Amino acid sequence: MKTSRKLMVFLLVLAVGLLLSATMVSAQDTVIRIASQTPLSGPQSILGTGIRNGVELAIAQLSGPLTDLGYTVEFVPFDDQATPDVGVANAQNIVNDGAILAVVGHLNSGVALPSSEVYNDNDLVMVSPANTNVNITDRGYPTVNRICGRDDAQGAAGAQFAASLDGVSSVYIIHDTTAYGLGVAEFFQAEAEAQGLTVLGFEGTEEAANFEGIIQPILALAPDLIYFGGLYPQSGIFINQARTAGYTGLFMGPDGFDSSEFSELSGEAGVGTYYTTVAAPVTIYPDAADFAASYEEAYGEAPQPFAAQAYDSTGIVLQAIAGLIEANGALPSRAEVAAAVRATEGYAGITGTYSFDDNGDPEIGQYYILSVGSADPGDWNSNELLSSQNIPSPLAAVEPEATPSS
Ligand code: ABU
Repeated sequence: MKTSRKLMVFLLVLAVGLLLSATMVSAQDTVIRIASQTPLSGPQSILGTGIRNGVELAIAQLSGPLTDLGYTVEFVPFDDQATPDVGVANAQNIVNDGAILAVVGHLNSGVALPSSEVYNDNDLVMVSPANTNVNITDRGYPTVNRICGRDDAQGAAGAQFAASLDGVSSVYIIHDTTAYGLGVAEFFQAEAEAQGLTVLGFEGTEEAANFEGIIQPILALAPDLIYFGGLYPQSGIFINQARTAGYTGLFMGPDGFDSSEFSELSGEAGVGTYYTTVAAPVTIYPDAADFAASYEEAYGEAPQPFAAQAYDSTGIVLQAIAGLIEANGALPSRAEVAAAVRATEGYAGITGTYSFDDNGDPEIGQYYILSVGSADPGDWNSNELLSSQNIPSPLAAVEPEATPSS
């Protein structure tokens, strides 16, 4: 009697255990996580937080098809601190979480490059809303994509614009020594020379607070325009100090200038600064009005540049995953998600229509030139749009060979 009661208790515990573990497994199998990696702390966190918010909003608004299929989509934002080592450590944690099927990020190409080595080694797809360095996609990794343009086109567009300005025949080029800043500065330099501009100097600096030692030699050379390949935490302060020190020429930079914080740091000295960008003010995109309104309602401020691109990057990933589940009736592998993202054709986002080439570049990149109109950061999205161009990616620009007719 005693023995049979023990047996019954044992069988009951076993049955409950099996039931619980079956429930846990099936619950786990219906959770899909999307990660983001951007700076959420430090001086670049304004842009990084905007990207994070764009991903969060997309998951909230665009997960319907996955929810209808019985899946729950969870968002896991990571802070890469704009630091390569931190990005790589986070990347390792991300790939160790089997429920994470995609990463949206980064802001900094210098962080995305080493982090995406980890993603690629683990078949995990990344879609970047902001990384413009050419090596992001020129490595040809099947997992690495972006929806923004590239620095070869951005740097050249900037130099062509500089050469078109009345009274500009000489330039001085500074960069921040990162993969991004150096890369875009080199493309600017090459095209500036091709356009006949005199390049009076090309130097890198990691200085973030006191540019006196750099400014005085530049004043002696008196370039018509200073180009700064870098981001606003450095360039905003540099421009403020250069103007105060007596520089009267023009300033120009790439999309690293593209944040309202630039105006905060540069003040009146920054008004009139020219910048190229791959992310126009959200007001330029006719289909982004609802996004801008939802963003302001959710986060209490206007979206920063790249937030709308983060929304579209996330939408692409969610569409790819939902399509796979609809087709196969099961949770896809990471490699399947990566292949489906790369196969994206004509995704109608709020910032454009996206198809990827074989390297993960958008077949058509969008490039804009703007000038800063006000020292008030609240006016950033009203900066004047001077021109825009759509430029095919290097692979898309190569004409397919004509098939010989018989
Ligand atoms: N393209 C703007 C963000 C800077 C970067 O790509 O590193």
